[in-house]
Amino acid sequence: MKQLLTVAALLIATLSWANEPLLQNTYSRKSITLNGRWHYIVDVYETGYYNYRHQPHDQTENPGSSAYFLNKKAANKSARVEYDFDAAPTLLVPGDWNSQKENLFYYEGTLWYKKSFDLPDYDVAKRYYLHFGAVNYYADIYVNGKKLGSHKGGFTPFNFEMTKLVKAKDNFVIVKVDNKRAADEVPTLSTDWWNYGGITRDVSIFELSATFIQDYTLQLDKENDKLLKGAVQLNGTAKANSSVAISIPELRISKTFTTDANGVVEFEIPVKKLQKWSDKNPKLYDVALSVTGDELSDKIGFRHIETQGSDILLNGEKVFLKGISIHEENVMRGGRAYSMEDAKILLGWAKELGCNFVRLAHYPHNVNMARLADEMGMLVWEEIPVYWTIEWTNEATYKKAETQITEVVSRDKNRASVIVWSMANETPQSEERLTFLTRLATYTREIDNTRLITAALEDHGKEGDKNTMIVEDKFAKVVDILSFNQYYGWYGGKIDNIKNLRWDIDIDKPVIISEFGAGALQGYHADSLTVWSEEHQELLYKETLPTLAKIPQLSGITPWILVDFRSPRRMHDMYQNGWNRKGLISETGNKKKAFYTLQKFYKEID
Ligand code: GCB
Repeated sequence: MKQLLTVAALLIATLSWANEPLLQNTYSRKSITLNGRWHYIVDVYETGYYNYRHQPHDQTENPGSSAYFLNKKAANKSARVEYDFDAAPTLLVPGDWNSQKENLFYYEGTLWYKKSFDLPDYDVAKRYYLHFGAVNYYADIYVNGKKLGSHKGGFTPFNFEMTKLVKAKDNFVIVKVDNKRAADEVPTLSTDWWNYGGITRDVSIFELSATFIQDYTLQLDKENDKLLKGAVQLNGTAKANSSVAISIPELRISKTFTTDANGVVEFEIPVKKLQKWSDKNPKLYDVALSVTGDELSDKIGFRHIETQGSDILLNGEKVFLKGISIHEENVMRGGRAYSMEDAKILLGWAKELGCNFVRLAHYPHNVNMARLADEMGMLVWEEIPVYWTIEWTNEATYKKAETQITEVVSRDKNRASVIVWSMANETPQSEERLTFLTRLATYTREIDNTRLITAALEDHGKEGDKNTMIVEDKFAKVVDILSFNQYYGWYGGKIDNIKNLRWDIDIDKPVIISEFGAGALQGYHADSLTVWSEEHQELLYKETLPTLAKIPQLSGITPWILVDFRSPRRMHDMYQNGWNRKGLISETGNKKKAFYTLQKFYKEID
């Protein structure tokens, strides 16, 4: 159990882009929101960051007046300051910039954000944390003209303590955001999705006591379903030998435990009558944790997930994962999804489709997805953007991947719905890639051995027998679930030959088909052999579903994809217009014919 708490310590020890340990449960802690309108300045040449000798202002002793983070104001009419945040236009936070301003639609680069704030209950005895749900991709954070920290990685949370920098009134936070793509980052240069830039998720301030609950985890013991196992990590001067109270009223549990010298306590609580969380009965229990000066509440489900031979067992029973892949976009509003309302639209559609499983592709989605999935009984696959051509031999790149998995595990480890961590998607085979992914999987098991590991691999036709499909990938040995994407009938292969395919899988592990699909423009009707028509997509589903169903180890599918999504790789003027059209739902929210084909298939499985 402690493994899940080592996350914080590991972060500090191993990262050059070190963040402070993540605050657990930011969704129900009392917070001051910084969501809303932020002033912004587009900075194509990074004038606000570098001086004219190209040295970062924040690393020079006397930053010049063009250092944007100083938030300079012209003191009188003779003073020259070449920027003014308060006269600048605004963007909504959370929110990407691309979907808010026409002239930023294709923008990839640096943009500065600024917001003023007061702390009406300011108390010198309190500690103040600034938390970001996510910023894509690099973030440099400044509070009241001083650097607070930096973060890399566009889809995971981070926070910094800012106690020493803030006061009761007239504070300001400035964030330099840079979403330029780079070869050595995660993801790398080329992806099939939109590189939305900005402060894309919630920004909150937490006012905490001198000692507070930093982190906790609570789960059903892997081996014993009459035992809850947990751990709590305190932060602060009084963290050692402190009394931590935990209660689950519905189970009549009310216990106190004492922390060790490091502020950690691991504990076990026997339970008698426990309703286990499942897709059919998503039972969540109210859990309360407290120490002197801090109280938290959460809703937690308790369940087992494991594999046995080629089956996935949920609470000891075989489960078939009726899934769909999802990108984090709300097409109805435009742009990146971030809110509980957005999650309701996406998971609501998945439910209507008949799903009990979603693949959150290709990066960690916002915290509301797993929270809502917990409530709805939707099983979840989460993934990090180790996508396509990552720099396998670059140690710094590996560390970036490790940071991202660390941050998402840390955030969602108490969500019963999350059952799968996916390491990568369609990565080209080499020994270096195998070493990288194996290391990542080993690390992920070290920090969380209670969930299943996978990666979306690839299949291909057998030499001399093209109707027999195989997966030849050494990483298949490492994963718990063998997942692979297959696009027969779309990227190669004739649609009318799908029915003749068979998959020869010689490994005794559950199989998930993590992608298949075809592009179709909603409203475009033609005969079923006409590419881009709804009928063609429908035919591909009709041919593919029964063929896949014959794979003996088949334990689930997550077709590609729930909704059409923006991609700069998809520029066919007539059919795509910047959208990947493999959605079962269009960017206007209309369902295509294949939606109903898959819905029917799922209904018949029940
Ligand atoms: C894939 C990728 C996915 C793409 C999809 C496509 O195999 O994993 O990111 O969007 O194919 O539409 O080509």
